[in-house]
Amino acid sequence: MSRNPTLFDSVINGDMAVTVAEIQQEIDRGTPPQMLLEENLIPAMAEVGRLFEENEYFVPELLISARAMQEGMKLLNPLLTASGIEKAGYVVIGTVKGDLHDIGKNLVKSMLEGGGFEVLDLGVDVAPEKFVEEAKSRPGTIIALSALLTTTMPQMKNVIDALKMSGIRDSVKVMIGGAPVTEEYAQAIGADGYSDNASAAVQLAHQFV
Ligand code: B12
Repeated sequence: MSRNPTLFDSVINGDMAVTVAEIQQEIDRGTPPQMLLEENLIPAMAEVGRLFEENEYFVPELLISARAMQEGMKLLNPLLTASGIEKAGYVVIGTVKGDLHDIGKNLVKSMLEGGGFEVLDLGVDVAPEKFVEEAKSRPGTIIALSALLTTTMPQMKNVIDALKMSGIRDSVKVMIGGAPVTEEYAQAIGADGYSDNASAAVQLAHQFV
């Protein structure tokens, strides 16, 4: 399989019932969950973003598409998550302060869990101090930061500054991502790594451990 047009369109149209039904059918047929994600759900959300940029979609349409995607992810998440193996490492993930976008962050979380990592998800709108608090007790923690707004990206630097202030910067790794984030930005703020997709985020995390 590559693209299932009914599934792809259902996310764009925010038709949650069809999204869920199509995903279930594909799972029953034995389609790999990663393929459903990478060749259908993620490109569909990218198309939603394009429609928003061109003023064809507005916030309500974004929300119903996001909801369709998230309901679909509920079926895929358990399949993406490996079980019964020794954990590869510990990750604290969250969307930075002021930012409520969590679809990409949730995907990265699922893929990391699928890659054998134990993941603590702090949710959205997470203050820098919260990341520090959670990483303090576990040296070697990988902190994964997501930001989707150019206005919230600077919060990533605030997290790194807060880690420095609390004296634990050298005992953790920080990786960052989200649509507006770039490799250059990661280097500029002193992050340890950046990736533009969830699969590469897992590879990056493996490199850290
Ligand atoms: C869906 C969506 C929403 C939904 C979010 C629902 C939810 N639960 O997440 C809602 C409607 C709530 C929303 C609200 C807003 N949004 Co919005 N939204 C989007 C949209 C269309 C899609 C984002 C998405 O989910 N993409 C799909 C996922 C899979 O991709 P991703 O997040 O990029 O994640 C991938 C990678 O980036 C990476 N990744 C992500 N995180 C991490 C973390 C790590 C550690 C790593 C390694 C990798 C990684 O891996 C992921 C998987 O491959 C984007 C458009 C776009 N092109 O991004 C706009 C967009 C991000 N929103 C935008 C705006 C302006 C807003 C609002 C301000 C709108 C408003 N006027 O209210 C508000 C802000 C609310 C807030 N405070 O956060 C702008 C931002 C512009 C900018 N330059 O800052 C965008 C770019 C749209 C646009 N072109 O104008 N939004």
